[in-house]
Amino acid sequence: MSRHSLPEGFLWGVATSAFQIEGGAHEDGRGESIWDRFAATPGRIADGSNAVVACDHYHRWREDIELMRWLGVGAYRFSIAWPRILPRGRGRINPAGLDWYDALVDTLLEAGILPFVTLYHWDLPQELQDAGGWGVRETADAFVAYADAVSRRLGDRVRHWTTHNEPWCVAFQGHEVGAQAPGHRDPAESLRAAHHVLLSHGGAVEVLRRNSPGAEVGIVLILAPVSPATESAADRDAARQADGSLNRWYLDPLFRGRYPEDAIEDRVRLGHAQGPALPFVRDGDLRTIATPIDFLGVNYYSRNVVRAAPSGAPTVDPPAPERERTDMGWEVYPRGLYDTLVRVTRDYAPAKIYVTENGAAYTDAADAEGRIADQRRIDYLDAHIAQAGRAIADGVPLAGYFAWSLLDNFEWAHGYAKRFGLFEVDFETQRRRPRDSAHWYRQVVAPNSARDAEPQPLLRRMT
Ligand code: IFM
Repeated sequence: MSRHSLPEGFLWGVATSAFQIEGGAHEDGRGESIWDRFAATPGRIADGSNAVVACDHYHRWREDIELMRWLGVGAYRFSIAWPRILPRGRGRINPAGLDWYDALVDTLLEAGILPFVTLYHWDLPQELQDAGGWGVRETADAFVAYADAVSRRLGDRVRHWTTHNEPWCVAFQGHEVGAQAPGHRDPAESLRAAHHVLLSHGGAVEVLRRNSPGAEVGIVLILAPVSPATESAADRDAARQADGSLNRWYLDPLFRGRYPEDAIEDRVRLGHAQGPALPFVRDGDLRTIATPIDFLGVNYYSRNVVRAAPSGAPTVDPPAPERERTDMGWEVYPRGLYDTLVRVTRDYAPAKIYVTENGAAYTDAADAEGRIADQRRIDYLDAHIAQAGRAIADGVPLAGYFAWSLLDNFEWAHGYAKRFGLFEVDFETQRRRPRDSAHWYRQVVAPNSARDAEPQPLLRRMT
């Protein structure tokens, strides 16, 4: 039985993203995305794989909704593939793309599961990239038009919208270190990309409110507490810098309408920006970015302990050997979720928060009976949910929690080797199998669940 009892109405969910699970890459008029291109580039994906099929969710979505029904979750956070809706990024709308998500939304609602829609989880149409991608302002305009197309169609039924998933990853991983699509290593472009992503968010908020009256609109950030490796002045300053670029570079414009001055100075010192005014920021941009939102989505996985390199720049320490870590190499640090939620509430006062992602990659083999005893994932989720409960008790307006992820999936540059699913996926046969953590999560959500009394045929096999 679960030891967690979160307030009545607390929303339990599971999360995925389009590119990581859908497959169907060449079907029904879907255009190419930067991730199709990146994955097809030799050397970019650790196991040489791609996401042309992924979890084949494009064809198996009904079965996957049945899995969620069995879990009893109240919400499903998924993303929409921009190139399915606008194969060339802008202009002609592909009706088949909208139809597919329309059916998904209706079937979720019939199953009593709220669709929690993310508009951008990194799969930019390749044609927009060819025209400059997030490095140019026109991409922000294209995003707002895309948000309009989607919300005109789904806005009558979707009650929760998030514009972007983890702008830091788009900017930093995609444009500064090049570990993710489009694979650029250009810190100045990374700053422009961050700005245009945020600008497109602000523009889309207004459109979503118009097309989906009464719906909640927000954005999802990846956040992590940053602490200095030692109390030396240099390490403390390195921690300030890392916090500035990971957390405050996004939180400050969204909630305060300005970029953090100290972080701008850091960038100027490093030669990434001219400053003090960032040349790509136009009058009114920050007002648009700071358009009030209904909630902040927080993705939390681990913390960062940083120390100063000889240059003074922050470097992230690997977890101490005695600390538990996941297959991603990330330290298991549940307390960091509490610290993050409390800090965001204290410093930025969002109206509402959802933990929109939290989970762990672990590989555990099935036993002879097919049981997958993933106790480490259960321990991870259990400890983090306990910290979420503690944050609520201390006044954090936390309204929901989404486990990452429903299924094993395409973990970006890592390919299929890192397994985050409550359900194991056999990528040869596409068989889904509940891990012990799925059974466990089912118990956790039960007090707040509207689970069907009547199990469906597929579900009968699993219980
Ligand atoms: O798989 C990703 C997801 O797409 C974004 N947040 C982090 C997850 C785990 O790396």
